[in-house]
Amino acid sequence: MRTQVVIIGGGPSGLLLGQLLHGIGVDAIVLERKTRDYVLSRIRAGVLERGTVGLLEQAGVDARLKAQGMPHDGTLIASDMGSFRVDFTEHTGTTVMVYGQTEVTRDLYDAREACGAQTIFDVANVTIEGADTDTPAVHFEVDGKPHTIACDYIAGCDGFHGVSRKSIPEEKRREFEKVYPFGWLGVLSETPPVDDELIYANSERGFALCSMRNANLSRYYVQCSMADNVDNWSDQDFWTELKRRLPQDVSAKLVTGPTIEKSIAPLRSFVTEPMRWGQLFLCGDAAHIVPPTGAKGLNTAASDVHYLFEGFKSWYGSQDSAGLDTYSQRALARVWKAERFSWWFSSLMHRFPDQSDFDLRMQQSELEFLRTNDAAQKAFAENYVGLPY
Ligand code: FAS
Ligand code: PHB
Repeated sequence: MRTQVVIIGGGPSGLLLGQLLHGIGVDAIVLERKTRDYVLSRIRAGVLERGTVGLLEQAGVDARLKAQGMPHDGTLIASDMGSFRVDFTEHTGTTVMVYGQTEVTRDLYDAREACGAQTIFDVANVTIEGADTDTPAVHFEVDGKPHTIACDYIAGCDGFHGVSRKSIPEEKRREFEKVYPFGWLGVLSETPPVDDELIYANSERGFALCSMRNANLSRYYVQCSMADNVDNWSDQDFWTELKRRLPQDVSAKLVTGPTIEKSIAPLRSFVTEPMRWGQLFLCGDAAHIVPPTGAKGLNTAASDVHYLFEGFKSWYGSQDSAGLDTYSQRALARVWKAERFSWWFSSLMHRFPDQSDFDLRMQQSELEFLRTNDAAQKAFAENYVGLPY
């Protein structure tokens, strides 16, 4: 087989890149380790930056998003000192869109199938050959049968545990990592959201987040120990703990019910540099991870896709390699800003096991500064809605 771009990974990064490339007549084959249903069973991000919405429009997959997505023009931030609201529209003139990553991925799969673009599911033993040559190729197996795709370029969109990053020789890579001493226990419940907007809470018992997917599907999180296990948490345990971390007026109106999904995600900050090696380009979680506090994971994957797509568009359109040559540098410049915001917001909103009384006072004064200072709220809003590409 031969194609122009092999995309390893059928998550949001790979699918969005594939859809944009299809739109300009560039042939790409997506290789996905799992099945479509398995990929769609993952409950992940919930907030889309304005830039991500723009890319989905550009890819022609924004119909359901526009019909079912919920524009949010602010968020609530609660702590033991009280609650306040940051108004995104007042500070940035724009909003974010609340629309689950699962639905984004579904829309992308539907569009890919509708246009007849090739996706190969259940691939195994994917290896990359000759990424640093002019004749790269990707080898893989399906049902034990070996296959090879020769290509011009390879987009490594296979997430943190994929093969792409590790295919770059260690001596060519520099990795940066911070592992947080806690995780997030998240649930999905078919109950009305507790508020019209998201609520981020820093309580003496730890972080909590109230989010949503639609008017009758809520997403909630509580900070938990890294050693915790979902089996330790009955639904009742979860609701009791969530209520203890929220302001009383919020807890009083919380509608609880059976959870339909419950999982624990570890929190880490991670970046690998560079995001290109020869004809291999890393994109999304394959290159970087953020703690989900700032809702930057999916959205930073989207900005990578933007830079990489623009590079391919210039190359295949006019043999101009400038976009591809500067991809890693341009993508990383925005990645590190997202890493900073995610680290800052996570440090502000969580209780750390080794936190001193001084550390706690720093959190409290940072929250008070954010509550009372217009410039601080503008900076928060600009990061949250998404910095420019
Ligand atoms: P993904 O990991 O989504 O997709 C990679 C794809 O590659 C997967 O489908 C995988 O099956 C496939 N793959 C892996 N290895 C392969 C191989 N060798 N061959 C072929 N295919 C292979 N972000 C937020 O903004 N908010 C959140 O609340 C949030 N919650 C999260 C919870 C969890 C548990 C995780 C893991 C992440 C969460 N994220 C969140 C971040 C998440 O949304 C990612 O940023 C987003 O999925 C990135 O998309 P991709 O880069 O496509 O990577
Ligand atoms: C979610 O809805 O899953 C969500 C929203 C905002 C975040 C993290 C997760 O910061």
